Amino acid sequence: RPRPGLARFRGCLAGALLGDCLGAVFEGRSVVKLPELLSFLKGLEPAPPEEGGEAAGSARGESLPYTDDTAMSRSVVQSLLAKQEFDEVDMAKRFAEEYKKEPNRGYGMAVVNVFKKLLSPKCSDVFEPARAQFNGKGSYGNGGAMRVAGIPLVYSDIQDVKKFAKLSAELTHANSLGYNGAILQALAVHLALQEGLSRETFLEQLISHMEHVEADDKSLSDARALGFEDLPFSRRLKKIKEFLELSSVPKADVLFELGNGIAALRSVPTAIYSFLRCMDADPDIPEHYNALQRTIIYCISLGGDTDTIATMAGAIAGAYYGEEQVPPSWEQSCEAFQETQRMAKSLYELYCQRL
Ligand code: F2R
Ligand code: MG
Ligand code: MG
Ligand code: MG
Repeated sequence: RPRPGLARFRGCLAGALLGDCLGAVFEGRSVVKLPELLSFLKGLEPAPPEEGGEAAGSARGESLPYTDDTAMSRSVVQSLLAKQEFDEVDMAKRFAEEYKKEPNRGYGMAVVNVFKKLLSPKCSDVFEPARAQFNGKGSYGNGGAMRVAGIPLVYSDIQDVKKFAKLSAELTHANSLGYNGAILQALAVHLALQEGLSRETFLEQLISHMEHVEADDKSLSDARALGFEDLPFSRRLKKIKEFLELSSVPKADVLFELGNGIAALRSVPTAIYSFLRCMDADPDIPEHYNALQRTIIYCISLGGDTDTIATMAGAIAGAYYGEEQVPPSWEQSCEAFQETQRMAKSLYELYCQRL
């Protein structure tokens, strides 16, 4: 199999950054009207050159700030680059120190307790604070999934992708409905990096991996304890397959079946569906937007946890289409985009070195 090129690594991190920064403008709104979203995006494009003047840059003076999604993704990447492999103690320390430095990035309500415990010198097991969350049930939020893209950008072996996606998520999310969402998102990025995978093969592979991932005792008991059917992620992937067989699916059906919420189960499948659906043109989205842009626009138009769904779908789409589909005006509107490009190059070098 040919190794993925640098363009896919840059596309992945840039897509994730775009999804977070653009999505954050709309996070938490139950309804996002498409005309409002499109008009906001138009404002990011360079103004037409003035008569006799220089070509203008991005219309916006200051950049769009990233949120916890990117702050934590950067810690994952920086830890992997510093240690050249997954190191739970180093990664946990970076999460906590980053939170301490910039606590107002929009973190989840409960996860901040994990950071506070990790910062205590008394903490000797970095997985323990996450296990204590929600009376010992652990968090099922999407925080493990939203930040996981760095793992498949370092590890090419699919068993390593699963193992380290899970461990990286377990630093904050001990409920299997949280960390299995991170495994699913990591697998999606891993598959998107591969050359020329069809929509059907992509989905079939995700289903077969997740049916295995979700079959262990803890996954079964966590799902049952929350009143879900067995193999909840796999079931939603099968629903995605049904949706993709239809020429269009009403937004209300997508929200009912897949969701737009803060739980991994109500957001990771939605991001994957958005990526796959937006491989084709959408009658509601102007044709001059490319597939990566369409993916991000579609995710945000669903409302709810827009930064996180768009960052996950953006990472997958960016890995699949590569940086050619990342519009410079959008990228340059985001905080820290140049550093993101440098990190992508370093990850690419580490990935190749490890092959
Ligand atoms: N926090 C947000 N957005 C809300 C508002 C931010 C905005 N700036 C504003 O102020 O308007 N976004 C970020 O949080 C999500 C990721 O959260 P994470 O890291 O998973 O955190 P946490 O706290 O572990 O879980 C999130 C919530 O899920 C519920 N929950 C999780 N497990 C639960 C359980 N076992 N039982 C009951 N509830 C559980 C809780 O409500 C948690 O607080 C991303 O959207 C990111 O962008
Ligand atoms: Mg966020
Ligand atoms: Mg180690
Ligand atoms: Mg969010």
